[in-house]
Amino acid sequence: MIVSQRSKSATIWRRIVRTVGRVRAERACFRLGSLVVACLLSTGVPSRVAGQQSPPAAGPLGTASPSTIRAVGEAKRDKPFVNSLGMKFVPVSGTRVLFGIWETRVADFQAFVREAGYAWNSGGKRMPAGDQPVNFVSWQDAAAFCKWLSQKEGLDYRLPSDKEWDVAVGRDRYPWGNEFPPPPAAENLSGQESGLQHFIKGWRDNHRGIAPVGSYPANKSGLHDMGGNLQEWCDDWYDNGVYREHLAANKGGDRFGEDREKAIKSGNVFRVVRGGAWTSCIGPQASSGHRDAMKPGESNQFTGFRCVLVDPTRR
Ligand SMILES: [Ca+2]
Repeated sequence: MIVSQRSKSATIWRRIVRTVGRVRAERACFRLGSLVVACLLSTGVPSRVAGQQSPPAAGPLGTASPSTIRAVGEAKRDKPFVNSLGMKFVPVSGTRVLFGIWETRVADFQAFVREAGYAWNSGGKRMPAGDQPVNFVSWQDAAAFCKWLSQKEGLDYRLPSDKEWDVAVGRDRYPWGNEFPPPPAAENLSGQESGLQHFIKGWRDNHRGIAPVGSYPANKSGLHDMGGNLQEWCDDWYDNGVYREHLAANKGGDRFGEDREKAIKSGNVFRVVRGGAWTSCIGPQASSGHRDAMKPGESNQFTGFRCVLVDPTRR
């Protein structure tokens, strides 16, 4: 009888021990789980759970450092963002991008060709100085440069849209104001210095051909050469809407030929090109509203490009 009672007590005691052990084990698991969650929080994985503000997007690859992103967001006209190639960018009010203050230089493009091993058909000409804007670049060449630069820096570089370029050039009839020809030394066009067949009579500037970037004054947005030196590729296809803008800016004048108008109507044939060039000799060619049309594979001596940088703090 005594043995039986001892046996029952032992059984009850074992059950108690097992129950307590399970509770302890469950508590231990809970503590371990809490520890794992705490570790994850400390590494920033579930930052929203921690109630922390998400960091700003850092470009397509997200590899730009926080200090670089901050420098882009804080850039001003008198304190441009300077990238790894020395290209300078300033914000343009009314857009979400920073514009390159210069057209892309020969040195910038040569760095791309060298580092990326890019096959560039430069037209077989003698390579000019590195601080001149690069010409003989197709739309594809310009877009490839922007893509390479984006991957290199972890930021989002691209060609400007037609609307962005339109905001950046300003509301005056020309980038320098409303008169044509421009004031002396306002822009690099085809004056009497050019030696070209067509030139602005009684007017001259300081460069027979292409000028180094920044040789002429900036416009109100802080951008150089928006009316001359090289005309510039934009990202957009040239459609009927763009053509209407072009005609309206020129009060119905400067119509393209019938074949070109037909191609524009069919769509996806030409890309938009903006601004004047060192060969421009009449007002419409250098006016703020002028929109030339070129096939994306074309390149020539009077067309280059300017990059914009999407502000990663304003997405
Ligand atoms: Ca000139």
